[in-house]
Parts: sequence; structure tokens; C-alpha cells
Amino acid sequence: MTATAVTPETELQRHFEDTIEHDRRIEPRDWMPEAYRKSLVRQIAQHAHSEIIGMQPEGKWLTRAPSLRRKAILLAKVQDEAGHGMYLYSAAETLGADRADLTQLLIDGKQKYSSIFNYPTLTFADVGVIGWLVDGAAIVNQVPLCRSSFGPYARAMVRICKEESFHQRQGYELLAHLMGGTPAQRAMVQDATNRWWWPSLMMFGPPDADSPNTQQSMAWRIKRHTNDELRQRFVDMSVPQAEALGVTLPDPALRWNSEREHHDFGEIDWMEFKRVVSGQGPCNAERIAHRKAAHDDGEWVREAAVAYAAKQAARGAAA
Ligand code: BYC
Repeated sequence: MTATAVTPETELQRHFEDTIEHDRRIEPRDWMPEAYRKSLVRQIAQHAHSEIIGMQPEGKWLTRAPSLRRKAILLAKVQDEAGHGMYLYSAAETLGADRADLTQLLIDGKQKYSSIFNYPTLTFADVGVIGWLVDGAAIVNQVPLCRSSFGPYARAMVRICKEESFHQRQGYELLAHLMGGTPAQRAMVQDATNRWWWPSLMMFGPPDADSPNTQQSMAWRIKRHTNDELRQRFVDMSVPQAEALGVTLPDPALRWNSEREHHDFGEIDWMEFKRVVSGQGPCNAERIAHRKAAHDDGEWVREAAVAYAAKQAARGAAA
């Protein structure tokens, strides 16, 4: 009988698997397989980019909010999204990624961001529907990520989810207010719901059968549920909320299935999803151009911060 050699590498691999198996956290100092590290950088970077690009559709309405109260709420929300992006870039940096490189990859179209932010915001009701549906979908997707196996990602998600829950409520409250208003205001809410419903379902990613990353991410406990499971959860949660608001979800196939104890829903246009993810959505070019301009405009701030840090370090050394 030949004994299998126990190399330091297999020992480390065993320790990694044992940590995952026992639902303990992998921390940046721990050994991890290169594929685990790469997949996390991929997901966290995309998530960070989504938060930053996600400021644009609503940010556009900051100067056109209908009251001081709505403006203050929206300002707080958009600032929160910037904060989320920062926590997430920091989490990616604990894996050895560099924030400047990640930003460049986004600008060069080599890294993705969520498909949802490539649609236009046509009226102020879109701000409410983004809060209700887009932040609602984000919560369903992100609460399980608070139990992700990678410590810094899971901890960032705890705070992000608390803020997302405020975002969702402000959207719902805005819509409830509009639905109690004039027929034109109610029509605005219905129109925005019609435009955002299907893209919100696409946020959860491709169907499980077409999702190349899910199986491995579930095995590593980065993801806790599949894309289809979370999408179904979101549909089930949204139906009574739409009823309470008095809006119709734009899907004639949507109905309760008592056998499955879930709502059945219509076919998602996956060709549209592919088009938007590959850069052909209604606002992809505008979003990236705006992001690039903001990055270029911020060059002097980054240079000033580096110069200040160097000056402080020199003073410290002299003292
Ligand atoms: N859009 O194998 P799959 C927010 C990509 S921001 C674009 O299922 P995975 C907010 C996917 O990346 C919150 N691409 O992947 C901010 C993969 O491509 P790569 C955003 C998508 O990773 C401001 C390929 O398709 N949330 O809340 O297992 C204002 C195959 O997919 C999308 C997050 O980022 C999409 N929708 O699962 C308001 C959540 N879906 O990487 C609100 C964190 C899939 O192989 N991320 N792709 O080139 C996740 O939970 C997972 O990464 C996903 C995808 C569920 C999105």
C-alpha cells in the first residue's frame, strides 16, 4: 500500500474545506485556493461597480426632486450607495486587488456591473420604483450574502443590508404617496412599474441551468441560494406589495400555484438580458462615459491625497 504524501498544500486545502464545512469564515490572512480568491474578486468588484454606477439613474433626479423632503431623502440614499461601493472595494482589496485597477477594468468594459442600471429614469416615480423593486431585489439577493464564507464581504453586507432596507422603504413610501394622489400620478407609478418589473427579475442573474458560477459558489458558500430560488422569493414577496399599493405587475401569467405554494410567472426575455450585459442596453454607453468623466475629474483629488500622505510621512520621519 502506498501512503499519499501529505504536503503543506493539501494540509492547507483541508483546513480551508473544514472552515467552509463548519460555516466558519475565511479571513484575508488564511490560505485559500486561487480560484476562490479570483471568483470573490470577480463578484465583489462587480458588486462595487454596481453600487457606484447605480448612483447615476437616481442621481439625475437630485436637482429635480419635487420637495425639500424628497431631495434630502434622495441625497442620503445616493450617498449611501457611494459608501456601499467603498466598503466593497475595500473588501476586494483584502484579497490583493487594487481599487484603481478595478476601476480601470470597469471603464475599459472588462468587468461587469448590474444590468439594471442600464435603463433610463423617465419620471420621479422611477425613483420610487427603484427603491421598491430594485432595492427590494437587492435585499433578497444580499441578505444571504451576510453569511457568505469570506469574512470581509459578509461583514460589509451586514451594514449594506441595513441601509438597503431604508432605501426600499423610502421608495415604497414615495409610491404610496403618489398612489394617493391624482390620476396622472397613479399613471406615472403604473408606467414606471411596467418598465422596471422585468429588468428587476433579471437582476438575479441567468436561470440556474445557464449560470456557470452558481454551483461552485454554492459549494464554497459564497452564494447560499441559486439565482432562480432568489428570483422566486422576490416574486412571492412583491405580489402582495403591489396589491397593497394598487399597481398591476405587467405579467399576465402571474398567478398563485397552490401545488408549488409559489407564484408562477411569465418567461423572462433572456435575449434582452444578454444584450444589456454585453453593453447594448439603452444606457450602457452613457453610464460608462459618465463614470469615466467622474474618474478623470477626480484625478487632482487623488494626486493631492498622495502628496499629503507623502508630506505627513516625511514630517513623521523628520520628527
Ligand atoms: N447584471 O454564473 P452567474 C444595488 C453575470 S447594487 C450583469 O449566475 P454569479 C443598488 C455574472 O456576473 C447591487 N451581469 O454569476 C445600487 C456572470 O459573469 P462573469 C448589485 C450579471 O456571480 C444603487 C454571468 O452573468 N448586486 O443594490 O454566480 C442603487 C453568469 O452569471 C447579472 C450585486 O452585485 C446581472 N444582473 O451570480 C440601487 C449582488 N447577473 O462574472 C440599488 C452580488 C449575472 O462570469 N452578486 N451576471 O463574467 C451576486 O449575487 C451574483 O454575482 C449574481 C450573479 C447573482 C449577480
